Parts: sequence; C-alpha cells; structure tokens
Amino acid sequence: MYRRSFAFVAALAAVLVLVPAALAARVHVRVEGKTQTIFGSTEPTLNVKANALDALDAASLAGEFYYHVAPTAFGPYVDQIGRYPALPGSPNGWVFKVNGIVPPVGADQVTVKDGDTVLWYWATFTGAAGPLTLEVETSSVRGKRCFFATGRNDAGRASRVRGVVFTLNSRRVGSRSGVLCTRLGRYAVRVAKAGAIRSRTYSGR
Ligand code: B12
Repeated sequence: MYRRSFAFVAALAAVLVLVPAALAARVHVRVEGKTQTIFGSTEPTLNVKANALDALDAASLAGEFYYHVAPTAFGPYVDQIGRYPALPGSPNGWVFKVNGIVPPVGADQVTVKDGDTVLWYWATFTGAAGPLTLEVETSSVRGKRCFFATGRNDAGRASRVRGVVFTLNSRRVGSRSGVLCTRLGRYAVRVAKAGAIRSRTYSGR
C-alpha cells in the first residue's frame, strides 16, 4: 500500500514537472548589446513561458546576464540589459522585435509560439525610426558562395545594405556593395555596420 502511494506521488510529481515544459514555446532568442552580442549569436532555441518578456528572462537564465524591469504606466518596461541602462530623457534604450518586426506594445503583451524569433537590442535613435537589424542572405552564384547584407526596418521591410563588414570564419572583410562572394565551403558568417544591429551568425555550406 505504502509502495503504491509512493509510486503515485512520484508519477504525479513527474507530470507536474513535465507539463509546464511541454506548455512552453520553443523560441529562438538573441540579445544584441551596445558593443557586442550579450546572448545567442546563433539564435539558439529556448523554452519560453509565454511572451517576449519571458524570452528575455529565459535568455538571462541561460546566459547568466543581468536585466531589469521597471513598472510604468504602460506596464513592465525593460530599462536595462547587461551593463547599460536606458537613461531617462535619452532617446536610446532597449527594444525588441518578434520575427523581424517591432511590436507596438510592451513585451509582456506579445505572446510567442514555437518557431518564433525574439531579438532584444540596444537601439540608438537618430530620427523617428529605429536602427536597421541586419541579416545575411546567401546563395551560390556560378560556383561561388555569395553573401548579401540585408537590413530590416521596424516594420520588417528588408532592403540591401551597403558599406558593411562581413566576418567570415573569423576574418573581417569590408564590402562597399553589401555583397561578398567567396569559394564554396564551410562558413560561419555575420555582418555588421555602424548604426545598425549586427546580424546573427549563420553557419553552413
Ligand atoms: C522615448 C520612448 C521610448 C524609448 C525610451 C528611451 C529611454 N531612455 O527611456 C525607447 C526607444 C527605448 C522605447 C522603447 C519601447 N517603446 Co517607447 N516610447 C517612447 C516615447 C516616444 C516617449 C516616452 C517618454 O519619454 N515619455 C516622457 C517621460 C517623462 O515619461 P515616462 O513615463 O517616464 O516615460 C518612460 C516610459 O514611457 C518608458 N517607455 C518607453 N517606451 C515604453 C514602452 C512600454 C511598453 C513601456 C511599458 C514603457 C515604455 O520609457 C520612458 C522614458 O524612461 C513614447 C511615445 C509617447 N509620446 O509617449 C513611446 C511609447 C511609450 N513606446 C512604445 C513602445 C511600444 C515601445 C517598445 C515596447 C517597442 C518595442 N517593441 O520594443 C519599447 C519598450 C521595450 C522595453 N524596453 O520594454 C509605445 C507604447 C504603446 C503601448 N500602449 O504599450 C509608445 C506609446 C509609442 C507608440 N505610440 O507606439 N520607447
């Protein structure tokens, strides 16, 4: 009798542990700081409880970095990630995108689902619009591997970006055109440009 009720309690405990993990969404998360990547240059997949604020929390847990949430009239507001706080009165601070778009509401209001990508980044505003977030597109052209630097605006619209620096297998290569072609092979590539948010690291053949 004692043994049977022990087995029942153990089974119940296992269910209670497994159910929340099963309910969590599997989400790609990256955090780009002012001067370097704070978490997840390859956008690893994390278990995220429900929303874009939880995605930051999951990354903070996985990457052991500090962040701070302030209560405001609009709701919870992330006023610091890592070393840098968003100073009151300054136009710069922490912004997030989900699947390449800046949502017009707070992070706790944006529910995420399996396969989504959440990017948190330090944004410096020079005008009304935020900085472009960079991506690398790739294709093979006449037996060569070519990389194309693309920038996405707040609404998620993509355009070619010129005057960039690619980091190709740890080697920095400037490109005025925003295109870099090299021989076929294994690569790890990312792209950066002053005033834009560096891309994730893409790797493959
Ligand atoms: C400046 C500003 C920012 C700056 C803040 C810079 C800084 N150093 O603090 C930056 C660019 C960082 C920013 C970020 C965001 N913002 Co903003 N921001 C504004 C703006 C233009 C002015 C706010 C202000 O300075 N008020 C004056 C000061 C004296 O009052 P305050 O209460 O102390 O203001 C603070 C809070 O408003 C806070 N704050 C700023 N934005 C947001 C957004 C949310 C959701 C929360 C909870 C707090 C918050 O920062 C202010 C300064 O410390 C307002 C529009 C407006 N005219 O109000 C939008 C506004 C508040 N932001 C908005 C949004 C959506 C965001 C983001 C969620 C966008 C995103 N997807 O990333 C992020 C916040 C993410 C996070 N970090 O948690 C919306 C909020 C809508 C809503 N109903 O929730 C607004 C109303 C713009 C809009 N019309 O869409 N923002």
